[in-house]
Amino acid sequence: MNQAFSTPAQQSPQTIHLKDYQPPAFLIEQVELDFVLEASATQVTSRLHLKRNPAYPDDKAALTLDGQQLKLLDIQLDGQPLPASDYTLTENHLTLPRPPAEFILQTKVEIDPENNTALEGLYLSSGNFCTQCEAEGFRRITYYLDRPDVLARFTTRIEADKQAFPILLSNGNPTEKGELDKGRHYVIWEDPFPKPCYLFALVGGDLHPVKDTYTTGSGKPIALEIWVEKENLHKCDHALESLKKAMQWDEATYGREYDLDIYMIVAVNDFNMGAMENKGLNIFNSACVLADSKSETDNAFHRVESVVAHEYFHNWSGNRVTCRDWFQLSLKEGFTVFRDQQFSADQHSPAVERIQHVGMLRTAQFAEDASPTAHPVRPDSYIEINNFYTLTVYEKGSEVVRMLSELLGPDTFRKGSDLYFERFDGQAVTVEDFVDCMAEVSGLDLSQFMRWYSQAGTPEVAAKGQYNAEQKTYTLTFTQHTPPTPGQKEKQPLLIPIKMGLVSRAGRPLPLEMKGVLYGTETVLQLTENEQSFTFHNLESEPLPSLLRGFSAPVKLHYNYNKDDLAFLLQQDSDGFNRWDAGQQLALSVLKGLVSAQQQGQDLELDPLLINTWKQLLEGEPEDPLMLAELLQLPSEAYIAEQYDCVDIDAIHIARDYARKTLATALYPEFLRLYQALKSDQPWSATAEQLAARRLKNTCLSFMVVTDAAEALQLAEQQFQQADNMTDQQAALTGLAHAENAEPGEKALKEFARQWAHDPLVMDTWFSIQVTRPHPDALDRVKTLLEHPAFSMKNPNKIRAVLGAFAGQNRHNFHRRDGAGYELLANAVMELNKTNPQIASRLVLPLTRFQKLDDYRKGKIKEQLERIQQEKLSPDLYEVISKALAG
Ligand code: B3K
Ligand code: ZN
Repeated sequence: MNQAFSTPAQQSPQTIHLKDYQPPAFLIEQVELDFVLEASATQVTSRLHLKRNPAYPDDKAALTLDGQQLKLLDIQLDGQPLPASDYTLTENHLTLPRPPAEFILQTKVEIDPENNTALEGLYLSSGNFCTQCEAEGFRRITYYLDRPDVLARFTTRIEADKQAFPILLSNGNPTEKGELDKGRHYVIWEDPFPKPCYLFALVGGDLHPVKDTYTTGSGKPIALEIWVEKENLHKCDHALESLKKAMQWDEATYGREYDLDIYMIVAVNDFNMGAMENKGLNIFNSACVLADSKSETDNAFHRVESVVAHEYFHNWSGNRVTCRDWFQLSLKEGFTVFRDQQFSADQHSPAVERIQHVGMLRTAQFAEDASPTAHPVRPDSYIEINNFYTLTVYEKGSEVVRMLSELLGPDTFRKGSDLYFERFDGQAVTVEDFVDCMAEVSGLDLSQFMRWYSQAGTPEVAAKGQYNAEQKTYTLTFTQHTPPTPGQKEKQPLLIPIKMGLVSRAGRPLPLEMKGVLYGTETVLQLTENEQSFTFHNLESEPLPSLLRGFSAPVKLHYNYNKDDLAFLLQQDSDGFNRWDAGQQLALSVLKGLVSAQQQGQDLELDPLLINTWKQLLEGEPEDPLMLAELLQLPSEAYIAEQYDCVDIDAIHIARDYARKTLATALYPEFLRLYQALKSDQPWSATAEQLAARRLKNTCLSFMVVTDAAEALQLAEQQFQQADNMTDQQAALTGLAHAENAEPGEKALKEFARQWAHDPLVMDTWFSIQVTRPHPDALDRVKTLLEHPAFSMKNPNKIRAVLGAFAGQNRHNFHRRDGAGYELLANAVMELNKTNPQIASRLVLPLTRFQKLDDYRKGKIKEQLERIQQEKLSPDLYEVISKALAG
């Protein structure tokens, strides 16, 4: 087995600090790589053209190359064997203490892809060779300066058995290929763009392409190729269409064209995350590329489109302009997430896209911000950089870029991005470089804004309104504070943009007049102080404020609305996001009432205001079915939990479950009517209308089945049998499998497994549906499924489908009082620590979110964390566990 780490439990691994950044002592201009692919003994010969870096202060410095789990077979300097006295070899480094100023270093190493279970570096997935080098996987392939600020031109020769590995791919353009003795062949690839080694990629396997071409705005034809296993060839059209849309969009929106002659995407089954933007050769988790309406849901289609676009956008935001060091990760990730969110908003409903992103941010990212692993968008230090591919770096990072774009306005923001891409093309840069471009084109002073990058935690903003009838003024007073996070006790005030409007009691948007200036009916207030007031003039009566429209800043906003105000805003607000949010806040306040009733042993009774509001929503022809489907979602247990300092897991579950059942029962006729109206005999299509109808119809069904009414279960069974697409089939299956009466669900699950046993991605959803069953048998099901022949601890998708889904989406069962959920997760984490540290350290995160739990559960979790700590931990887990136990 590949030892994926090198740190004994007792010895703490090294912490790396942003403040210690130094440029590299050497630069590499050119790299020639030669791979002789063999499953358990691949040989890699590398020729590095090295030169002292004039920007490095010491011109006598040693050359230290990174390298891990490499067997050095040969080493030569300028064509001469290097004597052992001229270099030292340690577990993680190859050092030349006295190197010349300019030379070629040739090394030959042997690596073992077959036993590489960490899925970093070169490994085998379903018999195909593939690579993952970001962040520091290249050092598992050859000795190198494995850091993003060393940019080199790569030439890659790949040699392999032709029958087993007919397809050999790498970055750039293919320049030569040929046959060799003994049934072997080779291909040479050349990438003309200098790049950091984290963007290197290689694929070797029995893969098949779907091909197309795209012509750029300037008339350059680009070959597009998606490479998959033969049985998946019919699942590639959507990814290909998405890619073309993304290419076109980036030209139209950011003026960015693609640069190489060929763009390839390869789908692999074993992948630690979603996808990877290697130059010209993206490698994707098959779950983020394959989509067919029979086997994938509308949500999966959406995921494919947005991940394809995200990786494509990296070609500029990440590849052409890259990061100086890994602390700057959000420079490429935050910006690219922002770009992919803009793209999705342009393809679909902007309000619904925003609602879904904010939903995730407010539950998962806010929880991260409040946990022992909280860190700024640009962290100050890390032990293992892989632990920082987080919601904070990605999603909050995107919010920070979104605020910049709001502050500058779209045209100036575009000028700023043009300047950034042009000025830094081919360079490795910092967050400051990006923000400076935005400051330069706008003339804004963004120095206070920079705190968003360095301060962790979710800011809390409280707003109060005061109407003065005599003077006809309305004053909004805001206060802001950011709670302490590990290592950051004191926080400075941030620049917080609050997009807002005032609504009259008749539902009219009111003109905003401040200090004699008219701002139309919507403006962005800039909060810069701990406390700040804004006075609006000429208001005939007391208005209702609509604050933080479109979620204009990633903060928690508190304003003391009463339930009637919220019901009113839900009907009247002109901002789609805020209408939805008013509905969420209304439901939250009702749910909080139920939670306290439950805690005090009172009978639960659902506020009729919520039932009536929903009734109104359900009556009549829905104007916007997609939006209506969002309005008909109750806040999740995770989001309800976010409202409390001390979380009562059971009371929250009972309260939400009661609200859901009561709404479903009270509004059953309305749900049924709408369900019937939306059912269609049309064959599946991807149109926006059909997609919205499916979403709303299945939302109705999800409520109907919780009543356990025989009719509802029958309708679900019918839908399950008759569906011509996975969205409908899966929605029906979930309804049945989550119903209290387990029998129809069991039958459907068996049938589904028979139907889809051949398709691993569909089986992933089959696993997830079962482990998220909201009944007490869930944990036993997880245990049974871990033994299922289709489950594998070697496949990250399966681990996420079973263990990730259980811990993340079946809250009250995971947090069982007896601690069995925690123990189960800890066991899996300890097993993965030995094989796949990256996945282990992701999977353990739910065990680090215990701050707000009751003492009993906290104790149970700590027991498990301490049990894990007894193991010989990878740096990945060491970092997370030690932070959790200190927090
Ligand atoms: N840049 C990659 C993520 C790499 C993760 C390394 N642990 C995918 C992306 O964000 O586009
Ligand atoms: Zn990315």
